[in-house]
Amino acid sequence: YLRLAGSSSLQVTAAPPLSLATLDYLPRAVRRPGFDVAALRPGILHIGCGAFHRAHQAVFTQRAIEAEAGAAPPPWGIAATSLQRPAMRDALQPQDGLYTVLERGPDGLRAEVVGTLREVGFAPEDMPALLARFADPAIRIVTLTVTSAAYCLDPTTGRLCPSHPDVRRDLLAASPRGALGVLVGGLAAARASGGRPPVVLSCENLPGNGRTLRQAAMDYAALTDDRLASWIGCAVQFPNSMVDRITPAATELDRADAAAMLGLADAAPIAAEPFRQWVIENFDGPRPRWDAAGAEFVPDVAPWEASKLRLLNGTHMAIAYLGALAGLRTVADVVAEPLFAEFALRFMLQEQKPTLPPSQHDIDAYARQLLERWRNPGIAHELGRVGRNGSGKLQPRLLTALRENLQAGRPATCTLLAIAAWVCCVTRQPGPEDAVEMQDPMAGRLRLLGLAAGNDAARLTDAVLEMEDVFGPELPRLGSFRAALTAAVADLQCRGPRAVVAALLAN
Ligand code: CS2
Repeated sequence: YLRLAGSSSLQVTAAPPLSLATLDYLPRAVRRPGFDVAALRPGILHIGCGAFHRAHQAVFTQRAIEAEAGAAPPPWGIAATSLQRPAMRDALQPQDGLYTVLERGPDGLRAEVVGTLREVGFAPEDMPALLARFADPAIRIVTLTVTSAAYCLDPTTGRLCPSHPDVRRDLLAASPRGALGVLVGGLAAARASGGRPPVVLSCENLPGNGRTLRQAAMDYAALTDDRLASWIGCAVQFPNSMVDRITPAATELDRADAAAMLGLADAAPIAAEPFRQWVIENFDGPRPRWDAAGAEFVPDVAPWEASKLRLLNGTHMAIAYLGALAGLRTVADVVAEPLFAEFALRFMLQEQKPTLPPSQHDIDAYARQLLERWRNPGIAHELGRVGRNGSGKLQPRLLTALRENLQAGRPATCTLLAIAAWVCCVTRQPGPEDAVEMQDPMAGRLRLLGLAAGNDAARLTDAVLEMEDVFGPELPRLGSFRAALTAAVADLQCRGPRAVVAALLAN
């Protein structure tokens, strides 16, 4: 195809772009929206338009709209906005919000074009309109995938950290940039309008994500307006939810596969595993037929959330740090080694499982299914991505369960090794041969500690345990924990992860 680019140059492009105009030309093998996309009106405002949102809530919503097929689609389109970068708006606006989800399973590749994103914006450039949107009676639900780091929490209290730089910046700025500033600013607009506020549905991997966000929003509002804070607490629903679908960052291969399957160019395809799960706490008010799309509405999300966070996300972290030290690159690379797969299973069943709340769930089957999902050869889930921001993720995914196990006198050697692997990974100086870089807001501090301690495991462990904003006040004071962690760090430094894991499994 030839396309005119600018006024004077001719550009050769491989295929015309995906858009409403080309939607009818998709091959039959590609699944397309089963409704009139152009007629779909937004009823959901989404904040944080990343890969996970597009592979998860946007797909559930597509199925939900299809389940209600009528003359016109029900008004559950999504108006999505990115807080940090305009890249998604720039890629998706020319495509009328359409993009491809490539489902990569052990049995091959399937492609689906998703049509639920009816608007894609970039918050810093649309701010007054974005905040006003919270007061738009058509918007019934606000969803968020902004990462737990954007909640600006104090890890020891789980509440807003008022001295967090993003909070301070937004309080002084004419218009907010962070998720909490946008949320509270938008809720203030909803309150001023006198109408019924939207339901706020957090889709973050956090324990009690709705409850936590509600408290953070109230704490944030109370910094300037007590009445707004209590109105948020009384008038706005924040249901908890558990979300799950493994979604790696998009790659060139995804773009090439999408183009080959669609015969059209898609600037923003994403790949994901076939599995997807969404468990949502019941709430009042209208909603898409997410239940018809496979989501579950339940009175209490806690049992699902605990097993997902502790087994899936907790083990992901253990795999990421041990695998990175072993020179591996992806989750699938790590669990392809029987040693690490056995370690993961033992960690889940012997250490994380005993800390889960009582439920009817078959945890052994869940753990085995997780191993299968991680083995999926089509999903190149980078260890650097899974392990990033570990300083904030350790507490809910590993440390809470560890404290419970230590207090109950239950085994915790796998957890200690996972934490020791984190210590070794994030305090080492990055070298040119490292396959993985672990980004972390505390990376600078951690590397300095590593530099000062050299190969002295006790000095290193003591220095890291000083970080109360990671470990809290209580755990480092447990003598048995400090000694065991020091031993595990020393062992990893001397023998490397494979020998240490082999010795652990032999016991
Ligand atoms: C991962 C999650 O990066 C991480 O922290 O553990 O993104 C994980 O892949 C998802 O929660 C799966 O639903």
